[in-house]
Amino acid sequence: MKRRKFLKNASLSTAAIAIAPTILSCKDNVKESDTQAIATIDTANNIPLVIATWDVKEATAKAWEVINNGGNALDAVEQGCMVEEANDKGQSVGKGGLPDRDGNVTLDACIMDKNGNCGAVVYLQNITHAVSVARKVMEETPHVMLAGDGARQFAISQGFQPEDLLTDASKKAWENWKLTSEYKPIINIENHDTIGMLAIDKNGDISGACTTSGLAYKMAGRVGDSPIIGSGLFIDNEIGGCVATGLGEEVVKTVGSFLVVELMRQGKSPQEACEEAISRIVNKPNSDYKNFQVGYIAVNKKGETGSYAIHEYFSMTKYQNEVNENIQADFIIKG
Ligand code: SD4
Repeated sequence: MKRRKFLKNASLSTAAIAIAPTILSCKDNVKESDTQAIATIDTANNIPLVIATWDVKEATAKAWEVINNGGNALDAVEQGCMVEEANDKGQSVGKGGLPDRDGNVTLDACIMDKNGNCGAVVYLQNITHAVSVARKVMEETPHVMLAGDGARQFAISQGFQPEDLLTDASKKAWENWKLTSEYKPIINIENHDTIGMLAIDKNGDISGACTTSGLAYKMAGRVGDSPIIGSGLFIDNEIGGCVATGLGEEVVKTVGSFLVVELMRQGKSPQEACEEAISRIVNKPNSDYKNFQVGYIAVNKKGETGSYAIHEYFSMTKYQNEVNENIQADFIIKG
């Protein structure tokens, strides 16, 4: 277990007091920067909060309701993501998601809690609430990830009902796509995409989740970043959390969400950390970044948030201090 030192001059909020026993029980071997955030939690202004990728106010409202009713961040992010999974008008998550090139809707999702526990499903078919199956993997199995038919069978054994996820609208879109079969990432698809959500509850604890149908018309069997812990999502309850959207291959290659959290550990703000992680992608030799989108949102232990993308029109929804708002993210390609 990593060791943390308790800061002497802290004026502790409720949230910091709640986590103090863990910290007090392990005192040595600590870098000062690792502990800054813990000491300055400001429950009055910043916490609790919920943030999510894209304009998903109904989803953040659900997560906020869970937290407001005394629920924890893990329940909040699961239930928040479920709102979009059930929304069959959204063509990038859950029911109604655009299929792969063979016409099959396949879902990827993961979830991570305050203790660093995590669960994921990849290439899951016929089950709307992939995020909840991911949570069951985390809580009911000794594993982190289940794939394909194994994931589906596990879901059914846990009481999930199999159903057809391909809606008429998504089937029609796929049939139109087949006329040309042009395969390229679609930037900012319908301004609403993979949903990634991070929450801090009233105890100051952080959890996150991510759920998607992945890239539209992907190769059969393709899995992106969204269910990969460290790429699509990463949480460290002592530092913060990050979640990604966009072209998963590029996020995986830079282990994006883990990178953002590690940059925050080194002292960067969530905004600075997201910007640095995007720069890593853009500055790679021969990066084709003009033709794809990646966006990150992040939160630190103080409840400060950041968001950044390669292209314009990425956004973050934030529910904090009773305000549920969609905020356009800054981006690197200007002019
Ligand atoms: C993936 N990151 O499967 C997901 C999809 C996504 O914008 O977020 N698209 O690569």
